[in-house]
Amino acid sequence: MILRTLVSSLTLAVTLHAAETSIPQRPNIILLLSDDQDWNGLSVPMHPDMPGSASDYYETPRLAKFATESMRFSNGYSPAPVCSPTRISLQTGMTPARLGWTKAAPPEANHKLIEGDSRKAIREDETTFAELLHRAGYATAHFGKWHLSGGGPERHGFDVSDGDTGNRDADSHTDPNPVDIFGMTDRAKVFMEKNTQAGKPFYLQMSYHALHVPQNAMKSSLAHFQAKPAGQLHRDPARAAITLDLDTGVGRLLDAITALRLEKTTYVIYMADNGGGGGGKGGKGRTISLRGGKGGLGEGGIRVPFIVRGPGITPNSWCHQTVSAMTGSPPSAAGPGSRNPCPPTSTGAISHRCCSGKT
Ligand SMILES: [Ca+2]
Repeated sequence: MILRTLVSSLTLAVTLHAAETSIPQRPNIILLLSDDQDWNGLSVPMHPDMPGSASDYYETPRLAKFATESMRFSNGYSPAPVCSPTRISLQTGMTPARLGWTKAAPPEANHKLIEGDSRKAIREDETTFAELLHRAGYATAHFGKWHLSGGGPERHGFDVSDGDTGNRDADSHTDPNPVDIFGMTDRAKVFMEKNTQAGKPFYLQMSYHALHVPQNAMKSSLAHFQAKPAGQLHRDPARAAITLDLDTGVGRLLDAITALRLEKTTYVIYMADNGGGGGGKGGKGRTISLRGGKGGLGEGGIRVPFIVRGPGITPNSWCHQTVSAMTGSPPSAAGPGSRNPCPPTSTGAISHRCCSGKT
């Protein structure tokens, strides 16, 4: 079966609307990656005919507005149901299975079965999209959770970053900067302003720690949800609070894009690294509407919010084709129709050739 990718979807969308919209040759790309977020973890639906595809308790007003300005992919999937395999797929465009990295790093111990080998660090010889974009003249930044070891983002194509970060780096950030959401935003704004003034296109990856460490959420957010009646789908006030804080941070970033007048030259992709819950099941305060959860290959573990805004993409539109994030942001970062190729061994390149009838 031909894998339909975000690349082809974006290309299709742009092709359909190219006549009426000016597509920049070297658009900016911003990837907003949340952590452990349910497919229905936003207050805006991920499917137009499924009320259960939006939370009945969480509040994400900025992402709801963003969704109406964007194309929503109702069948958007993360490459893996846990952090690190998804993240290396995003960097390299290859599947976790091909990479030999299917578990979070470092591998967990004391399992009853003998585990297969799984990588612990991104290799030096791996070609990342950040490296390709850097070679193509892009400024590149990675803020937040890296979780791929290997020396950190700056050893793998990023000009600036928060270093070789992991889950531990979220713990110390509490109100008024819960899990560094707003600190990351401030650094991103500086990066965008600097490169906009220099006339340089950029790739910015915001790998939010949220929704990890929900107990670090803003006290005001927590109080709001403690006073709110529980929903049928979600009912954990701390998780709702950190979700709202994340939404606030995303809103500030979107405001910065507007203030810099970058909306017509910038693609913004929002997705999660895997579903919510834990142990492949539903999690605390969560009544699953999809089977399973984080850590399992049921829909609840890998089907995630997936929203894309940018030039050539019809506002408030839907794509119901199955798309995977492993082929998502970086190839499109080169620009739909661009001659700047993704790595020839990447799943994105292979899929794109299939979809283009070239294979
Ligand atoms: Ca995760």
